[in-house]
Amino acid sequence: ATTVTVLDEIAMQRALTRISYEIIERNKGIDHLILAGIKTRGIHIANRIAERIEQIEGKMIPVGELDITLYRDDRHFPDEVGNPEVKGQNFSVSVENKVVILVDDVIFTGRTIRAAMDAVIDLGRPKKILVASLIDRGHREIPIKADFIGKNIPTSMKEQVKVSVIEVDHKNAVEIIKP
Ligand code: 3GP
Ligand code: 5GP
Ligand code: MG
Repeated sequence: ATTVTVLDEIAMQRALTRISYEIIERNKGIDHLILAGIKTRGIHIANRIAERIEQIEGKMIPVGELDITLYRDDRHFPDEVGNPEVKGQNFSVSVENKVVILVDDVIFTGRTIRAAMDAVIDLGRPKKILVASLIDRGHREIPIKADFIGKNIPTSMKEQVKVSVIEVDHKNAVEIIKP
């Protein structure tokens, strides 16, 4: 297998900075905004966007956490059978009438985002739900799109996108692993 770096630490940082500005611009500010990070790496990415937004706007926005486990029947991860399931959430803030932005590291089939939407809707009635993803690798299986994208990486099914965040992986980078 060969590994190709598509975003180094600086490029990753710039992508998250741009997404932060886009979020502020699209929402005409940050009132009523909540970020919902999706399990491991999506949560770290959500926290970084929140930090950047605080640097720009001088105000912190709430970050909630969703734990969604994938049980998919795709050809990618043999241990994934069925649909992503919501395992839990750590949401101390009400989503009622808020603009909730779901944040993940990679959007692929879209099934995780669908499960995350269900989880958020179970918590209340948000005014709007948007999606931000560091990487969009294509191959959607349901009609879901990301509103804010760090980088589009048109992948083949056989390729794997490796997202590393310093909090978990001792570095910040996005790589493609080609078989
Ligand atoms: P994450 O929890 O930070 O999202 O699914 C477990 C981990 O494996 C995920 O980390 C994800 O980044 C990584 N991963 C790499 N390739 C895949 C893939 O094709 N499917 C899934 N579900 N996860 C993948
Ligand atoms: P989806 O449900 O859209 O198919 O996949 C999204 C979820 O699976 C994300 O949480 C993401 O972390 C993980 N995922 C799917 N494909 C990849 C991939 O190629 N690389 C990484 N890092 N994660 C992936
Ligand atoms: Mg993820």
